[in-house]
Formats: sequence, C-alpha cells, structure tokens
Amino acid sequence: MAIAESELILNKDGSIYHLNLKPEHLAQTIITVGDPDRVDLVTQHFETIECNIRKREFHTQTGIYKGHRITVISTGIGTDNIDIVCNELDALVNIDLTTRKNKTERTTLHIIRIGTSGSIQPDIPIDSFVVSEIATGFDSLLHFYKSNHVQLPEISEALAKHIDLDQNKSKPYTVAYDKQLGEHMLSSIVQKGHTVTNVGFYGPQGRVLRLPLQDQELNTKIASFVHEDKKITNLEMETAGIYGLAKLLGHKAVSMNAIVANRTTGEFSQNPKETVKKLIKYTLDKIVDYHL
Ligand code: R1P
Ligand code: URA
Repeated sequence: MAIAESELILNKDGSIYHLNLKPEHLAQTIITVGDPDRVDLVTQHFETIECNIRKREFHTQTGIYKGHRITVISTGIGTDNIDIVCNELDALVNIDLTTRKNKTERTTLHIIRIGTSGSIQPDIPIDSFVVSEIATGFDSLLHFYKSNHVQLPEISEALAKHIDLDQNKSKPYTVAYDKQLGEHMLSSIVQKGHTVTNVGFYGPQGRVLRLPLQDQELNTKIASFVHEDKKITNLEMETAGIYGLAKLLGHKAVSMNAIVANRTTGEFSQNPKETVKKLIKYTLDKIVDYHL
C-alpha cells in the first residue's frame, strides 16, 4: 500500500518535509549534532562538501572525510526533533519516495551523535568524554511505538523504583547502543557511561533558577542508582530517542558526549567549543578506522 500524502510528506521538489533532503543527499554514515552551527565545525575537516541544505533547525552537509562519505545533520534540541530526524532519515533510504512504498531491500544507517552533556558524578570531570552504553529516556517518545522488544525494562523499572518516580511523570525507557560501533568508539580518553535523556534542560535536569522542583532530590537519586555495578553518568536530551528509534528502524547508533557541565561540583567548561572540537576530530577518525 502506498503511504498517503498526509503521512509521508514531500516538498514540491520531491525532498522530505522537514529535513528538505532527497535520497541522493544522504550518506550511510550520519553524524548528528544539536547545534546547526556545529555542522560546519565537523565539515571543516572534510576534503569536499557536496551539499549544504538548511530548513528550520535541520542543517545538513554531506562530504568526504579521508575518503569516507559522511552526512552531518543538526537535530536541534530534544527527542521531539529526534522523532522527525530519525523517521525522515529512514524514509530517505528505506521508502521509495516515488511509489511511496517500503523498499524490499533495507539500508542500515550508522548514526553517531556528537553532543554536549552534563555529568552527575564527581569523578566524570568537565571536558571529558563519555560514550553512552545505555540510555534511559525520561521523555516518553519510545512509548508511542511498539517498542518492548528493544527496551531493557529491568533497568527502567529498577530506576523508577529507586527514584520513587512521581506518577505524573512518564515511565522511563532504556535502550543500549549498537555494541560493535559503541565499543569501537572507546579509548583511554573516552569512557562508557549510562546516560539519562531528559525532556528539558532546567526542571527536568534538576536546575533551579526561579522555579521550585517537584522533586529536588531527583538528580541525587539518579546519581546513586547502580545497575550491575555501574552508575548513571550524565544527562542530555537526545540519546535515548536516537537509540530507541535506530533499533526499531534497523539502524546502528552511538552517542558521544562532551561533558561541559559537572552538576555535582557546579563547574561549567571554560572552553566548551574546544572540548566539542576535540570530540569531533576524535569521532571522525574513529569512523574512518571503523571502515564503515
Ligand atoms: C542543551 O544545551 C543541548 O545540549 C545537548 C543536549 O542534549 C541538548 O540538545 O546536546 P547538543 O550539544 O548536541 O545540543
Ligand atoms: N546538555 C545538557 O542537556 N545538559 C547539560 O548539563 C549540559 C549540556
């Protein structure tokens, strides 16, 4: 059955609705970043850039780095945007946009997030790097899909119990990285972690400016949760959504976090851009030796 025009929306030039991309614009290796301006920080290392397309917060460039074709796309902030980016990227490779039908042969994308994050452990310092081995989402994105088979419910349930989750908040969901891709990203300067994906930057991450929180102990409780001898390491806003949708759609994903804030010491990086730049170069070179 062809997918209706209201469901798979194409622009007049045949590009997909929000991302404004056509299938030929996309490489199989995709780096996602939150900030549209960070796309140039990645592609400044490229030998060539074949396209530069921008609509709303979605800024895309595809080019060649050390002989490898890579697409870099900004997602903006939050898993609501991740829903759009993952579904539209997948449609570009796995749906025939002319017939509006699923292709019989599937393409697997390698999706690598490079983003900033806040540590919630004193021993994970600012300007260090974390690969999310596990991501737990406190948004509710994955619950809108049939997704039990990709989730790790024992972790979500134990965490919900440990923090005495308020019943008005959505149930957490937990998904792992692609093991092979994720382990390849490790080194002496990049450690594994368990990332919590929050539905906001302030209240949902326990920040108080002027508004009191429903549970002011939430971060402390999250930080003291232990699963198989491992603690939750960091907070950000996209990883669990990326991991969940990538697994459901048959893609491989990993999230690389540049720690710019330490929520236990109250420190913020003196030079977050430099830290992000280091993680970008590191990740690009790891992608090249993965032979994607
Ligand atoms: C909040 O400042 C933003 O920073 C982090 C969070 O996930 C959120 O998107 O990632 P980026 O630096 O990739 O945007
Ligand atoms: N991004 C987040 O989501 N949280 C932080 O504390 C820092 C970056």
